[in-house]
Amino acid sequence: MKFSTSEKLYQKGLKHLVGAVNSPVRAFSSVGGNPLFIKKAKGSKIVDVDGNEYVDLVVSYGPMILGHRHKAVEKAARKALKNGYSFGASTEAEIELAKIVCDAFPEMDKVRFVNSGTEAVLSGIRLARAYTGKDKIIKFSGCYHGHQDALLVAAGSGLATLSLPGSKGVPEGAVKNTLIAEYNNLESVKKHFENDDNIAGVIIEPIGGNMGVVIPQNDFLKDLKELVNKNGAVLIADEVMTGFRSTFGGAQEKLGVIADITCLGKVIGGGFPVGAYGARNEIMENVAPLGGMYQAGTLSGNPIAMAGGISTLTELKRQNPYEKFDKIGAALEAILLNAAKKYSVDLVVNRFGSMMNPFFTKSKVTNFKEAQTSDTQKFAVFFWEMIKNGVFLPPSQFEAWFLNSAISNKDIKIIANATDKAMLAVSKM
Ligand code: KE4
Repeated sequence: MKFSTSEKLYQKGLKHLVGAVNSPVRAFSSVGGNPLFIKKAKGSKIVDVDGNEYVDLVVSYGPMILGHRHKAVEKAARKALKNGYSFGASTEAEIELAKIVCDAFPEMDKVRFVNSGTEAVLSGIRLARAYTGKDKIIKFSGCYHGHQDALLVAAGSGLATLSLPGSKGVPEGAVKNTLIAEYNNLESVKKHFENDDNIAGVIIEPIGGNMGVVIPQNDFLKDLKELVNKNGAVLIADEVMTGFRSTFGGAQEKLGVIADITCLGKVIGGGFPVGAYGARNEIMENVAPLGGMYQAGTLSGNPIAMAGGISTLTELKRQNPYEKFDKIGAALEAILLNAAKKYSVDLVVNRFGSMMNPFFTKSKVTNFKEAQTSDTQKFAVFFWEMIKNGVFLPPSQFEAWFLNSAISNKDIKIIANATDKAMLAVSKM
């Protein structure tokens, strides 16, 4: 495989783009080497600018759940384009997507569309404060909720990838109302409530996806919801990654725990920029223009993005691919574990439906501390061997892999072959 065109574009990109990327995790910092540049994608495949084709397990970090350029989505977006791109006024499409989303999240009476997951969470946090009249927010170390000041502490995803404790430029005052707890550790939440009656909400990824995949153990989520509500606070489910990913609706419903406020993104735009936050009426009625909590956006509810979301969710509901995702996910899990065993490599695989990833450690991984016992050097070697054998992975130990409904049996064979070669390379380190 040659990467010379990516290399040329990388050098050229350095002039006007920071690190030649528009999002840090794309910089390949933790796996070494320089980022690949992508030319196109279709179905389960993605092709870089050197013409190398890969089975895509990134799928834009979640949105391309139907695979790339699904015909139903492409048709809907092209049709919407003919009517205009943006009006700064309401359209019927927003009502249509709002109904699909609220029907999928029974506890959600109303939703507000924004343009990214960060914006969805930013607004959800502000809504929790507006509804409760309190200030503090508890987040879990290793969870990532976008790049708003208040939550850029002890975060996962790109911060974990770059081993950053937080972000420069975030003043002390911006995080003074942010409290940290440990995922799967109810006591670490309880102690905050025992010492503080000014807590508006607790925000959680119902399935952790930004420290790698971390799954709530036993009744952690159920006990958390009870604890939070008993203390006059709200539970905010950040389902930007998990929404529609492993069931048609939220992970919270599959796990049997219903949050007070839900934040969404990724899949609900089908690759177009859409975020959303929603809740029952008594909470959402605090949002302007009905209530005093202000939030706005020039491109919120953009008609092309709405068409992308409507067609993606409509097709996703028609396909109902979740059993297929479970089967493929289980097969990939076995491929990884069997290869690790064959070459005596310490490996743990965490999976929730169609999101999963391996950790190069022998420890169970139920929180961020345990996730950080992974050998990121081994991951780096594994990553590049997978690339060289035709599989495109997120370039970080602390990211989830995502399945899409275009994946074929042939693709699984490619992944199996690549995994064998990559695990052998790791075993020789
Ligand atoms: P965006 O602002 O990137 O659309 O969403 C932020 C966000 C919020 N909540 C969760 C649970 C998320 O996973 C994300 C974003 N996820 C990362 C991948 N781990 C996006 C990829 C990137 O940062 O480039």
